[in-house]
Amino acid sequence: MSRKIKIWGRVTSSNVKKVLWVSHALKLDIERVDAGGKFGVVNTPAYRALNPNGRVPTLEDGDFVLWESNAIMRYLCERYGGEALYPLDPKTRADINRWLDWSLSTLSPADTKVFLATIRTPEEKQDKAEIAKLVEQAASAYEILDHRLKDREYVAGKFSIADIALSIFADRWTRNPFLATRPDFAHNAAWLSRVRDNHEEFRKFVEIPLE
Ligand SMILES: N[C@@H](CCC(=O)N[C@@H](CS)C(=O)NCC(=O)O)C(=O)O
Repeated sequence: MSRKIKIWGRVTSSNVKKVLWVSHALKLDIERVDAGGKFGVVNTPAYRALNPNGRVPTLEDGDFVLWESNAIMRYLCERYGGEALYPLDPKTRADINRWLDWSLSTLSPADTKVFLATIRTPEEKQDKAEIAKLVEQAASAYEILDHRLKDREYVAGKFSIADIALSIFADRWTRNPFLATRPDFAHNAAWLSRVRDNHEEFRKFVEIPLE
């Protein structure tokens, strides 16, 4: 039996998307509260008491509070029967954790710089030379992912929370209309299509307008 879990965060946030995807896949009964971006909330003392970073998402499960989207995905899988998305086998789990860490340390910082310089910057103010430089840096991370997917359907073999985290960033990189110098990565593209075709959560939570 699932119980009501509260998730703070606007649906357009890539990190909130991860948590909505996992909650839906595990059929959890959640209440989502808009926070962050145009909704504010994140700088209020009440929210800062839950999450001192003033970022989204934040999860409240009874009196248990957790922030950091990858930690939240892992918690939900461990607590609510998500073994298929986060298998117990130590090597498989380590592999998934490695890609989750890589997404935080390497992919997301590079991808986010591109996102801020384009989607979050009015077109007339965009610095094309700077964007080309940022695209080159992000592309070197996407190339690593592409190489990994050369001979695999999913990053850790079977579909897992690592694919959830990575596909959300790959989607916004792929759909960004301002990236004239973005290289094509065939394995990433095939994997993204596989994720889209096989997971309604991708179509429901991820493929929404970028903002
Ligand atoms: N490492 C954190 C990053 C959280 C984060 O930076 N969230 C962004 C949205 S994707 C945020 O809160 N931005 C400020 C806002 O939405 O007001 C996580 O994975 O949860």
